[in-house]
Amino acid sequence: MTTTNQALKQWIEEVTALTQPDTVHWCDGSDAEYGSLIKTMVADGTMEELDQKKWPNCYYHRSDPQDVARVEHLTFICSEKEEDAGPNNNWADPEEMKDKLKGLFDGCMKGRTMYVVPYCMGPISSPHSKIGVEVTDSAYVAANMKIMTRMGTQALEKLGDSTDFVKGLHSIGELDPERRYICHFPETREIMSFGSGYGGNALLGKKCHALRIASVQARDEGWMAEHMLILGLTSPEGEKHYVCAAFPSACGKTNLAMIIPPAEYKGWKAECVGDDIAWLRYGEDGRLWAINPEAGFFGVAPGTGAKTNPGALESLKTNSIFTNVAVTDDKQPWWEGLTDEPPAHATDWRGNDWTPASDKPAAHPNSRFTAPAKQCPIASPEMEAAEGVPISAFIFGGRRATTAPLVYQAFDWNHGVYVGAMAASETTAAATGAVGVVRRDPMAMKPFCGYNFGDYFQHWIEMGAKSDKAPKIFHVNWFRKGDDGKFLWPGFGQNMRVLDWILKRCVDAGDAVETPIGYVPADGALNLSGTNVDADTMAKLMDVNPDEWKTELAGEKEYLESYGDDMPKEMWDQYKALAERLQGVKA
Ligand code: GTP
Ligand code: SPV
Ligand code: MN
Repeated sequence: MTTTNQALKQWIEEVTALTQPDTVHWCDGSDAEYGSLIKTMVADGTMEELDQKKWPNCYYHRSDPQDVARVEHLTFICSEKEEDAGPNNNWADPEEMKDKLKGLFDGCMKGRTMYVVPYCMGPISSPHSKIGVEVTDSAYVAANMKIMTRMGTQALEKLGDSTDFVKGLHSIGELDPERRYICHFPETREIMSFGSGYGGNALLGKKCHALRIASVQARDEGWMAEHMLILGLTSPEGEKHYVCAAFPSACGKTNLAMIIPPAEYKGWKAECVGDDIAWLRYGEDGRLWAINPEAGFFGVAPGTGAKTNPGALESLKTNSIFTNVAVTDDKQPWWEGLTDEPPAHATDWRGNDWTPASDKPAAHPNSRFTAPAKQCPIASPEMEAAEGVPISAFIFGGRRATTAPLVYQAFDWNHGVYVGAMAASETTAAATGAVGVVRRDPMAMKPFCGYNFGDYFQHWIEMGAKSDKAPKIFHVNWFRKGDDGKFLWPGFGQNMRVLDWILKRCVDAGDAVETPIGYVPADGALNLSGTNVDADTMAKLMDVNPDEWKTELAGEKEYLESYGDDMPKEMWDQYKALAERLQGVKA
């Protein structure tokens, strides 16, 4: 396999000269190629074969224990000007960073195979899809890219002789956390990632391309690249809506994207278009249309079980890769929450003996499954639609034990942008560092926006001004806790009740009352029949606590100030209006 594309050929020659691999393999994306990649990895111990009867074509990978999550402190946006990266990103001078990286990449693939992985983000047929080429010395990365993207010949053919592709250079290096950098060069649409083989650090089509580089391209070209799931919902009457939801990493996107409505919602149909990333642009009808740039799920394993997410479970039964979960003695993958009864014995994610008496989890909290999206039992046929699907609502959210009520609706677009921009969430195991610390995570994009958040909020404001058919905006919080430290809301399938109210609001139905922070469901407007959520719990879930919001408001002000002149005036207007409305709240 090779190409007539001169720009691509020349770049591959350059990186080959730099990294000096023993062999160069151009990935064609075929099943046969996937099979031989797996075979090589099983032979060298990179992959372990799982029980092929129960788990056909499924394999297991244990990554280096120091390489199990995204590394935000080692992720850089190397824009020409520092202010373009903004306070939300680590910045480094592009020339200096490239010099440093060239030192690391110099000869790093000696004795290794270099895989050239052409991929397409978005349906092959879509004019809105984008091509990238990842060069990597990891067969594990190449195999994952086959599941996660439209990879190989089809991508090369779509590229043709065009120079419009993202160049991603990746090497696992020595997996040394001290020699690890995930770098983005937004102006030249390049990515250079060294020293990690895991997830968003290494599968460059995902967060590096489809969010960090694409967000910059989207701003330049008038569209949006967002950390959002895409879900279709059809009522028994046949009315169909699509919603997008932006929740931070490990805060429920994959789960909501595959929601199974509860018994009270008989006749409703949920369809999954995407579980992590949405690219959105206006259609000729003035509505915002979304495509899912990905072709697979790289989902959080722990907590994924028959009761919480049967759709995900069905998706990952075959043709999937499991990373850092546990393995049972009869070679089945296992993680906390997969079954009610844990296995009596397993090998944990570090390769150690594990029993239910162990004081450590068997699976790493950020262990993942890589599964083809089309295997999802509720996969929408629109996953392949060139123009995507029209979006009725944007839902922002986070993981917050306090402050944020179960659901509220923004008064209008700019208020909604403010609500999204001020979203805060407890950190999770999806990135290295402390877990459970509340931080601002605007639009769930804190780790993923390739430019200054001030400019990003401005772009959002401008996108809303383009059409009077822009989506309605909501905020949800499935994670509010009671005094006993337990979640107040049952979550998962029961989230359908909140979606139901949201959809009603999209067609100007659904009773609401105005509060200082937005519209909330009027008494009885949220269908709770069949749940054990009583009036007292509901009051706690919906409470807008004056003390908490005073603290919140102070935090929001501080955040806005930290962006100086880059923060749009509209955001300050929203802050002032909120502060004024909250004045009226009785303490
Ligand atoms: P990324 O892939 O990192 O972007 O994560 P995600 O946003 O797709 O999160 P995911 O759906 O995988 O959920 C992460 C964790 O949150 C899992 O352990 C879930 O079981 C849990 N979770 C998801 N939805 C809910 C919910 O409604 N309530 C509660 N309590 N937990 C939930
Ligand atoms: C996330 O952290 O939001 C993920 C996993 O979806 S990763 O691909 O590692 O970014
Ligand atoms: Mn994600």
